[in-house]
Amino acid sequence: MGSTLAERVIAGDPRAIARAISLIEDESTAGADLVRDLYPRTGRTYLIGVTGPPGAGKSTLVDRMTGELRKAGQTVGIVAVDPTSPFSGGAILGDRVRMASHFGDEGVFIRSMATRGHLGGLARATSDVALVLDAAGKDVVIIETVGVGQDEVDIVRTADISIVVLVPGTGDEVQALKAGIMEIADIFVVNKSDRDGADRLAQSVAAMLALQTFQAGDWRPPILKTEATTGAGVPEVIAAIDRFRVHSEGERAARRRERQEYRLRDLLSHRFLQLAEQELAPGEFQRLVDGVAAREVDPYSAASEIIERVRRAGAGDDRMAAAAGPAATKAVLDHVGIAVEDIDKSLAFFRDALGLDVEVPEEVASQRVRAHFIPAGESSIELLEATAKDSAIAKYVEKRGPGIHHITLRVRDIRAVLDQLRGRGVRLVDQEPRAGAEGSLVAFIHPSAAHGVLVELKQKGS
Ligand SMILES: Nc1nc2c(ncn2[C@@H]2O[C@H](COP(=O)(O)OP(=O)(O)OP(=O)(O)O)[C@@H](O)[C@H]2O)c(=O)[nH]1
Ligand SMILES: [Mg+2]
Repeated sequence: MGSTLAERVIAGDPRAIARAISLIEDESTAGADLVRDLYPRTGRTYLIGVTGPPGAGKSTLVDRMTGELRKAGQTVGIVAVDPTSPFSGGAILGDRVRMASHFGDEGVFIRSMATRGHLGGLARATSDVALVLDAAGKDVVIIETVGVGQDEVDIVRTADISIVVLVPGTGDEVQALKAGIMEIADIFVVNKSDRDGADRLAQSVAAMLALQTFQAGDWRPPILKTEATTGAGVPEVIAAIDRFRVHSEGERAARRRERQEYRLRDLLSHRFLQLAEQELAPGEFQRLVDGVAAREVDPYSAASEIIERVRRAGAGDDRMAAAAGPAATKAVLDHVGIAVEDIDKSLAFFRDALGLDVEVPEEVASQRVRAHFIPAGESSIELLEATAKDSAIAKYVEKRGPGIHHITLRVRDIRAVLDQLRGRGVRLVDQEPRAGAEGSLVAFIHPSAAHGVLVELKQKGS
């Protein structure tokens, strides 16, 4: 007891796996946290993508393949995307029925997913489910998608191996060619080879492949005939997968990298859209669409406007943080300024007595002040010596003697901090920041408002 969901997933607990998948599908933050915890445990699974026209017998084939893999002692995860055939009747129950041969087998986990209803997109939802099964230690994960639609094809294209299933005599061959799934095949399966036209279909695929040039050592996709209902030809499919797996060993890393890149881009565009939507007032996006539809604004300008809005919002983060309160505008100590009578004597003290490294060039802070910074960890000590009788440092020393003159706090957005201080009625020396050294902006808080300490605020130059 007491083990986390992630731990139970990693231990392969089917209920934990199911729960994890639901969390991720809900796009909850708990789901995102879970992915983060599981991610380091992934990368071991061999991912097989199976696609083809609706009703080609993909699920039946996957079921048979699973049987073969189980015989070889492999554990299997199956993700079936949008099963439309009457058998599956949508959702889990159907695939449970079809895959009844594996029901109750802990070495097999089956999950069906609808195409629709994924806010974040089908590809992401599918890869996240595959990720959970990977973390759960499944040796092989098979993703089945219908080969219509770019999303579905992309899912399979980026798997470790892509299998395209075709069926004779339905005209689907042509459709499949149109859908652009032929190029992604590492293995062609002509299923329902008990039907007429299987040989003809196999030949036309071979003819198509003959048009491509293969270099010596290139993988040439085999064309295999199966009868998934009886299992005929399925061991040959498994054997071809094994051969491809060995053959593509060297390219697998690149292929997986491509998969991760696709995933990251996909996630990023999703997140960016979310951000943009948050930034726009309710109905504003629709108004922009109206504007584009009415030819008042072109789509490029509309997109630019949204992007600009998000950028400005990003720049305003500090200001918003300031409005949220002091904790959000954390300042760090930049340096402590000490008014001294003789900068060289003071330097010697900090160097000899305290062991600080003082070999930093002197700065001329102004005509009337010499300044020398001594680094001390994240902060530094600034020694200030007056060079004219009417300078602020000279007056300070005259009135109070040498000692700490000011402290400087570094802030990220000085204007936001000044706004906030004004809001609290804090007396300021500078209402607006002024230019400091090296492009920085500085402003002073009056010592009477800061318990006797002269506080300088500083925003580093960018
Ligand atoms: N005659 C014959 N029928 C098959 C064969 N393989 C599958 N079928 C049948 O074809 C129908 C569809 O099979 P599925 O496995 O659901 O096909 P699918 O490609 O997964 O379908 P979707 O996921 O809905 O696109 C079922 O009635 C199967 O029994 C086969 O090799 N020969
Ligand atoms: Mg299916």
